[in-house]
Amino acid sequence: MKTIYSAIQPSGELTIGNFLGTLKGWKDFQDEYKCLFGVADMHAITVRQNPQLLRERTKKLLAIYLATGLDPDKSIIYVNSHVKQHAELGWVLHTYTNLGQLNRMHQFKSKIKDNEERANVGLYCYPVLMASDILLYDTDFVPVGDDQKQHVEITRDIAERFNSIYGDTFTIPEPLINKSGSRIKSLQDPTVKMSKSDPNPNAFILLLEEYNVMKKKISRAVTDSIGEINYSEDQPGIMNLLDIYKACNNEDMDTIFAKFEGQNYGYLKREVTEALETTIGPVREKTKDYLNNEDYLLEVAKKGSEKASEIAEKTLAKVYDKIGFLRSI
Ligand code: AQP
Repeated sequence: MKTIYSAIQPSGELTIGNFLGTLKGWKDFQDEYKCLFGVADMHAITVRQNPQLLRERTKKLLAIYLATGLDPDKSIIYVNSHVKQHAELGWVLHTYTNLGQLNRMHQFKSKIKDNEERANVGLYCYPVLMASDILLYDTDFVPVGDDQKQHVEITRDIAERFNSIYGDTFTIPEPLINKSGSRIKSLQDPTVKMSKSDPNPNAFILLLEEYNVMKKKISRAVTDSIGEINYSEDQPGIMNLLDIYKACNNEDMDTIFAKFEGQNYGYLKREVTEALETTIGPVREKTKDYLNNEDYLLEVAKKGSEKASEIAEKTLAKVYDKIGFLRSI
């Protein structure tokens, strides 16, 4: 059985970008693959977090995972900081990562663009920790949104470098990018990706946002003055709404065009709102139920971390042996 690993940071409230871009499809992997799904709290602290809020969001993300259909009897669902091997392998991998490669990472550049004070070493080294997350579990595939592709590529480079020195140690992972929804854009500036840390709340729709708020945000989404519904780079706002619609309905573009041909933007926005509600409404309700059962969430995380630690320890022991650490205990 091939292995799937993915994770999301509890760095803010999840957007429909996180959901449609990757999370929505995770449940479908569970019968065919060995799956590990982490709550990437160690990544979240690369940007300053309020400690109480971080704890709450970690629990909320566990609840969302379960609400989307992840099953703790089929998948390993856990919190990354509960598995200490992430940090330990991370340190080793730093010594196999070239500065030049980290300097080219888009995410670091975009996160510090308007905020130089954010430029801490952890944020810079984020891709190395992510490589450790992935490589600990002999991962074959990493389902992620388009923005994370570069991070999977650096993971492959680190693994190949290590393997070329010490022989076969790490499985070389591949990114799995959804055909639709892999890059949902901001509703206010459809040339940039929708991001949970965007300071403008009208730019994103939260996964758990109530219907009326979502409806209002879509009605305010930036479009253009062309007045025709085309899937064209010249109409990034319309393209984004069509992408959201497609990711919700899984219809092909021909069917979608037939539906929207000759219609106005108001109609498109109403249809996108309804498609989204049908897709995320049930997740919103189930998340509330899981959040009412905190003991169960903690139990899922505990069991998940025990299973993950067992696998991670084997990989770490192999790595420590290969690099020459004295193993007396
Ligand atoms: N706009 C998006 N469209 C499609 N996929 C997206 N993802 C994020 N934004 C979009 C995917 O969601 C997964 C989890 O992301 P993450 O929390 O680990 O980090 P991120 O990519 O940095 O997400 P955000 O929302 O932009 O968070 P902040 O604002 O904290 O940096 C990943 O698979 C990602 O590709």
